[in-house]
Order: sequence, then structure tokens, then C-alpha cells
Amino acid sequence: MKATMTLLPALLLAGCAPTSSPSAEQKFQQADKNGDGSVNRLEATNLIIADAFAMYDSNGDGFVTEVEYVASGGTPENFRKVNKSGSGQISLEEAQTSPMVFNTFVVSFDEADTNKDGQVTLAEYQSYLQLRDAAVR
Ligand SMILES: [Ca+2]
Ligand SMILES: [Ca+2]
Ligand SMILES: [Ca+2]
Repeated sequence: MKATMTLLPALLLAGCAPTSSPSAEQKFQQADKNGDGSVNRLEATNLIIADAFAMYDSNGDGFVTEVEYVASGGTPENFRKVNKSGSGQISLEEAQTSPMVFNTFVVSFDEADTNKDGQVTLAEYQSYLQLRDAAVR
């Protein structure tokens, strides 16, 4: 019975993304809640957090455990700060509502907003991703 409970979020997630992870464009459109073609600081930072969250969630079950968090370079102290509910796993919502996480990733927004108008367009987001990928290599 316990297996059914833990499988459910994974199945719901699989329903949203059946085969591969969404493209940058799809994620951008999801973040652009009012559909005006650009995302503001809050929308963009939530997008960037969701992106990072997917990388931390290495088994793709929709939650980041302490093991996954530490394996991706986090510290156990920070894990406990973000995991406010103390459930032992971080949900995307917990990550997006954590001031610590927000403050970490809002820096990325400022990097992505190359013309500093407080909005990130799809073009700005894509060139930001390219720059970031280049930096990782
Ligand atoms: Ca918008
Ligand atoms: Ca996981
Ligand atoms: Ca901009």
C-alpha cells in the first residue's frame, strides 16, 4: 500500500512529461503566466529554480531528497533550511518559496536580463542557457 502512495507523484509527473523533459521554450511559456512574451523577476526566478530543481531531482520523482541534494553539491545544513516541513524531501513548491533558494537564483535572473529592463524575454533566456552551458564545460 505504501508503494502506491509514493508512486503517485511520479505518475502525475510522468503524465505531464511523458517522454523527455520540456524544452527551454516550453518551460519559458509555462513561466510566462500572463503570456506577454517576457517573464518578470518572480516568474523568471521560479523558472530558474524549477530548472535547477529538475537537475537536483536525479531520479525524477518530483522531490529532492537529502542524498540527491548533497550529490548535486548542496550541504545538509542548507537542505534542512529549505526542507521546512522536515519531511526529508524538498518539493518544488518548498524550493520556490524558500527565501534562501530565491536569493540564490535571483542572481541568475539579473544575469539573464542582459538589457536590465526587469523582464527576461525568450531570446534572453535562451542566450542565458547557452552561456550557462558553455560555463559548465
Ligand atoms: Ca509575463
Ligand atoms: Ca528525487
Ligand atoms: Ca530584459
